[in-house]
Amino acid sequence: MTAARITVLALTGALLTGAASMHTHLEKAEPAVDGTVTAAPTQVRLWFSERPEVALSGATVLKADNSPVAVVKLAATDDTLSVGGAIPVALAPGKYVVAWKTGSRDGHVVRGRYTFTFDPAAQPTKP
Ligand SMILES: [Cu+2]
Repeated sequence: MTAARITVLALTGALLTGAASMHTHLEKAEPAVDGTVTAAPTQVRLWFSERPEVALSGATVLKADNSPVAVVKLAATDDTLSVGGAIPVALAPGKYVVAWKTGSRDGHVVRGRYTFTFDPAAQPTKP
């Protein structure tokens, strides 16, 4: 690999990093990112690094094999950095994925996903 090619790759990486940092990102979630809950969660709540665009926000709960379980309508909450909504079905114990989307200030849609586990037999974890 030539020095010029390495420079181009480094610049591309810097540009991508810069673009990503201008967008909102997930700060915190309930159920928690990679967390384990012992009671069936009845809602999803997401906290972002900047005020989420409610109209562009939504979430889907999926099983670990990516089959959809429930669509969660996200609405504004008492915290302007957070959106939340009810999970409209009773979740069985298992491992789940929350696939979310929201809008950044510049209007671009940002998507992400995280997993959580519902295990009634798990030892309670300290926050
Ligand atoms: Cu953008």
